[in-house]
Amino acid sequence: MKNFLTIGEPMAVFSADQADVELADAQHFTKYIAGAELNVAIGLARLQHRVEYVTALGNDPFGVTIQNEIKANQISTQYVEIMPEYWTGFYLKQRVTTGDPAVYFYRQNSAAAHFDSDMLDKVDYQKIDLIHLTGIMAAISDNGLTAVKRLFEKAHENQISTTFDPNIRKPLWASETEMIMTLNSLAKEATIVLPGINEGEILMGSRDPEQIADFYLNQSNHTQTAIVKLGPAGAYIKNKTGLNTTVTGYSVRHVVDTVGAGDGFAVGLISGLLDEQPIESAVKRACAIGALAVQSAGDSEGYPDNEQLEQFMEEN
Ligand code: KDG
Repeated sequence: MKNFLTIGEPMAVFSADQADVELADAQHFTKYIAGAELNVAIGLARLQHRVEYVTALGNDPFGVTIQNEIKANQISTQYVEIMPEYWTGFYLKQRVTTGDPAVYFYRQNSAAAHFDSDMLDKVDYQKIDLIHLTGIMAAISDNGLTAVKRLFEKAHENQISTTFDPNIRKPLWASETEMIMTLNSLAKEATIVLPGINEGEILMGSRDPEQIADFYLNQSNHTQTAIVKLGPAGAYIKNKTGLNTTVTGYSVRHVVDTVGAGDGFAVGLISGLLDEQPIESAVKRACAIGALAVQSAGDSEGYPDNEQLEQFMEEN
C-alpha cells in the first residue's frame, strides 16, 4: 500500500439547509468539516490509501470535531499540532440550485495560519510516495507559504512526486499580482500541476487548455505533466513524454453543491497514480469523483469508497 501526505488548513463548514437564500437570511445550517487538503485526505483514506495529514488545530469545539473526524477516517494524526492559543477556522456556505454557492470565511489568525514548519523536519519521508500541495495553504499566512515551500524542498530532496492545485482564493491574497506570481512560482516545483480552466485564464492569460498546459510544462524542469480541469467536460492532459489528450467527464443530472469537486478530482487522480494506473485512467477516475462530489451538500460527503466508485464508473 502506498503512502500519501498533504498539508493544509482544516475548517468547519456550515452549509445552509435551504436553497437560494442569501447567507445573511439563512437560518438553518448543517455542520460538516472542510478545507481543500483535508477533503483530499478524506477522499484518499475512503479509498483505503494510507494518509498523513499535516496541520495545526485550535483546542476549541471545531478543532475537536475535526480531530475526531480525522481519526474516524483513519487518517494519521501524528503530524497534527494542537495550538490552544489560536482557534480553528470555519466558513458559511450557501445552497444554490444553479452555479457556485456564495461562501464566507472566518479563518484569519487561525491555528493553521500559525503552523510551525519545524514540524516538517519530523516527517519520515522514506515512507511517503506522493505529496499534494495547494495554493490555499500558501495564501493563508507567511507561515503557510513557508510550509508549502519547505515541503516542496523536502519532496525534491527525497525524490517524491508532488501534485499542485493552485486553488485560487482571491480574498486570501494581498493583491492579484502577488497571487499570480506566487502560485506560478510554486507550480514550478510540482511534478503535476492541476489548474482549472478559469484558473489558467487568471494565472497565465489564456482559456486554451493546451496553452495553459504548455505554460506550466515550459516554465520548469520539475513539472512533467499538466492537467487542465474542464469542469463537466472532463480534463485535458499534456506531458513531456508526448501525451496530449482530453478525457471526457461524466454528466450529472442534479448538482447539489459544486464546492469540493476540484478536491474530489485530485482524490481520483492521486488514487489512480498511487494504484499505478496510466495517467488517462487516473484522470478518468478523477472526473468520476468530481461528478460524485457535486451530488451532495458537504465538501467531501459525496466522495465514494472503492465499491461505489467502481459501480459509478461501470454504470456511467
Ligand atoms: O475546495 C473546497 C474548499 O474551498 C473548502 O473546503 C474551503 O479550504 C477551503 C478554502 O479555502 O476555500
